[in-house]
Amino acid sequence: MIYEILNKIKEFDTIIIHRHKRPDGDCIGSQFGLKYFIEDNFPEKKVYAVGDQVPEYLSFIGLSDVVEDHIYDNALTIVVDTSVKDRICDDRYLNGKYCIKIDHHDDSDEFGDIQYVNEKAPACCEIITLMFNKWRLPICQKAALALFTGIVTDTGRFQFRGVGSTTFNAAGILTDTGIDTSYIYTKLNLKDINSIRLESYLYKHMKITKNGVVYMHFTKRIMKKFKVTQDEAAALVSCMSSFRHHPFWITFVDYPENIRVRLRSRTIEINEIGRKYRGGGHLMACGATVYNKKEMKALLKDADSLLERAKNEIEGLE
Ligand SMILES: [Mn+2]
Repeated sequence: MIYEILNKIKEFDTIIIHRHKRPDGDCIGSQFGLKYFIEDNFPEKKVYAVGDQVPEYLSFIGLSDVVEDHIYDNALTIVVDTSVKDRICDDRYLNGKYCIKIDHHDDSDEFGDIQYVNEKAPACCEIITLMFNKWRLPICQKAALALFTGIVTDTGRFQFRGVGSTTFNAAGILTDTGIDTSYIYTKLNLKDINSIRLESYLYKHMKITKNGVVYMHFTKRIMKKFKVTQDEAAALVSCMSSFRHHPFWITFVDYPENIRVRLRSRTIEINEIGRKYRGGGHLMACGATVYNKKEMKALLKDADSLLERAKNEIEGLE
């Protein structure tokens, strides 16, 4: 299948790469890694990376291109790091002549003429790196920098389950290009002072359910007070990842039309709850959407009983 993808890239003069909404490091890395790689190996082609604004902490990788509608007429579209159709940013991916999906999530929607999905890969950037490597085409430093960033962010700095020789091999291929990985970490580690203040508020005000699910609700009022965006608030979910005896934690973030939920766990599979509440994702990191406090309570009740069951089943769960 990867050679079919290469043939399609060779066939089209215009390639437009799409990503998911609310982009993270892996989807920006995949998108720009692909863009820079194609531009470097096929300089005659026009390659665009579309989507809403790239978050500031990832803007060192690249900024979105603005693409007029007519450019889609004879274009190949590639959608990266996105499992379901309604998460794709910019519906015009449908307007191209041919569409390729490259992804690593389960719970997938069918879309695209070619679907290249590996649920075992901890990052979409890993899939793309190994694909480039099999094509035996050079990976330029700009592409390597983007792809390495995606692997680093989606694996929690190589700490998540699923990281093994395949991931290290992909990372090795990228570092062999001579990129400055310490520059990447420096960029990724920068924090905004408002977020740090909100983080300290979180440690003070987070709540814990009967069986130990830690959660925080970032209301409109709190986000306004700390001058942070919804994305910045939601990113603080990772601050709750290391509390002993609390292997399951959740953030709720108010949006004008709903409350978005991030569910995370160290040891137990929690994505059944994400799916029950209009979401999904990975087994131990997924999202959901609720519409009011009542539903939020119901979700927390489900989360609490899931953790209770897990504690009974798994001895020494920390
Ligand atoms: Mn990803």
